[in-house]
This record gives sequence, structure tokens and C-alpha cells, in this order.
Amino acid sequence: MQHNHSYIALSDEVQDALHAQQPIVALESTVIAHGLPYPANVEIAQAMEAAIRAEGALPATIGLFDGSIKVGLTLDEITRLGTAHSVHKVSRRDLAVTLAARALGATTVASTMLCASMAGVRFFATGGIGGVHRGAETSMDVSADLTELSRTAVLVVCAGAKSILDLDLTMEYLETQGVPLIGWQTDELPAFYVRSSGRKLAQRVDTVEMLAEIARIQWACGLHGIVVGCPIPEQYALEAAPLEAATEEALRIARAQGIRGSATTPFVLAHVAHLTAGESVEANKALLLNNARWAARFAAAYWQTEARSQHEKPLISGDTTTTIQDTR
Ligand code: PSU
Ligand code: MN
Repeated sequence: MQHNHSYIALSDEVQDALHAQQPIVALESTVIAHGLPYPANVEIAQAMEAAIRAEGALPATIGLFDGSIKVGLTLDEITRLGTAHSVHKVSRRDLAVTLAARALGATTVASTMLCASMAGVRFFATGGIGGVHRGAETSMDVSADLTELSRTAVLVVCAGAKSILDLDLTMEYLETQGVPLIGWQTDELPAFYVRSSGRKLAQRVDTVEMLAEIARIQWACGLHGIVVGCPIPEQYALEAAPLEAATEEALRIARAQGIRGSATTPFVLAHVAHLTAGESVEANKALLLNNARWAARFAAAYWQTEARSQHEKPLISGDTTTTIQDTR
């Protein structure tokens, strides 16, 4: 393990890949600790890492251990997060507190983006991003994932967002925050277990080269996060109607039990899994793997163009400087 400052520890593999400008894909750990049941969570985490490696990229799962942000977890560390009884769910607000307490922490989309960016990792695969919750007009429950996207330069590959959220308000919020929400080979916002939410997106991309170019321009202009929505593979997609009924039921139980704040998302996820008799876990696995694979391909395409443009840069800027000096 090498440290680039005292609160962040990169695995040797991550350190080497950063140095060599090889594609790296960050992975979050809240989905392991709070999003999926054991042992499916650890199996899926491993399968995502394998899928990323198979594409020639390096996976870097992120978590908080003993006062340190670890980027590039071992299987033992992933298993600890997937089995320990009390793992803190760490979003941006919780980062410093969890580190100071030297507690075990799982990172959400927001804090994974933040930690990835601190390490210099630009691509990240997850299942669903957090969003604007249903009823947010009174609860004000808007995931910190959305504001993180507006301030941190990481590209997040997801299957859209779950319909436990208000998808229309989530889209509005991302637009307000200036975050591109791109449909990967689709015109419509994917809705996690369902390929389409029926909501038309403003932006669609069909090739990895185009996506790499967008990322490059976004970051060269000093802009921040990008969301890419990949629909769940057809054969794993669930039917919308029973899912909607299970979601309504889970939200009703959450309200009746007074579940609020950061406990809401894990609670509703667990209930939907229970009500759909585990079918949702299979679909969740399929879409996570699909997103991991695409994120690796996007990262590879990005670093290919980066390498080319860095090779060209000195010539261009050298010529320009000379021209300016000559005319003075
Ligand atoms: N959606 C899922 N599974 C998850 C999450 C969201 O389908 O595990 C997790 C992610 O880590 C996401 C977080 O960043 O929940 C959002 O939580 P909140 O709504 O409290 O911001
Ligand atoms: Mn919330």
C-alpha cells in the first residue's frame, strides 16, 4: 500500500495503473454493505471486478477502514464489508466523521465519486444512483449523489435510478445542477429493473469513442460529473407492474414504521427484494455486471484518446507559442 496523503491508501495495483494511465473503474461499497444480502453481495462484487479485468481495466472498490479511505479493496476487505453487523453508510457528510472514529464505512455513489476523484480515478460503475425521493416536496429528501455529480469530475455508469424515487424530479434536479444525463444506446431514461421509464432523455450516445470525447471535453472545460444510463440486459429485465406494486408496498411500510433519512434507501431496497422473492437480486446482479463491463470499455476508450492527445499536445502548443512570439 502506498499513501498519497495520510487519509487515502491506494492498493499497489491502483497506484501502478494510475501511474501508467491505464483504465481504472471505481466501485462503491454501500451496494455491498447495505444494498444486497449476503452472500449475493460478495459474489456480485467479485463478479464485477472480474468483468472489469476481462475488459483490460482495473477494478478499484472503495471503502473506509480504520481511519483510512482504501481504494482497491482485497476480497477479505470486501467480505468484511459484506458481512459485518455495523457498517456505516458513508455519504459526503459522513466522510470525516467516519474516518475520525476509525469506523468501518461503506461508500455511497456520492462519497465513492469523491474518493475516486481524490485518487485520480475518473470512471465508476454502480447499479442505481440515488435521486429525489417521492414526496421530496415535503421531506426534502434529495440524495447527496445528485449534488456530488455537480461538483466532482467522475463519470458514473448506472442503470438509471430505481422507481422507489421520483424519476421526473430526479431528472429535473440533474438538469438544474448542470449534470449531463446520457442514455447509452437508448433514448429513454432506464429505470433499473426496467429497460425504460418512458421518460425521454435530452442526450443519447451510441459509441464509446463519442462518450470518451464528451468526457474529455467536459473535464477540459472544468465541468464535473456525468451520468450514463445503461438499460438492464433484456433477458433480465423485470415486469414493471408487479415491481411498481412492490415499491408502493415497501414505501407504505417505511412510512408506517417512521423510516427516514439515510435509512430510507436500504430499507426500501430490502423490502422490494423480499416482496419480489429474490427475483430483484438476480436482476440487480445482471445490471451491475453490465454496467461494470461498459464502464471498463468507456474508461479504455477515454485513456486511448488521452494518450493520443497528450502525444500531439507539445507540437501544437509549441507551434502556437512560436507564432505569437513572432508577431509581437
Ligand atoms: N440504489 C440502489 N442500490 C443501492 C443504492 C442506491 O439500487 O445500494 C445506494 C447507493 O450507494 C446510493 C445510495 O449512492 O444508496 C443513495 O442513498 P441516499 O438515497 O440515502 O443518498
Ligand atoms: Mn436521503
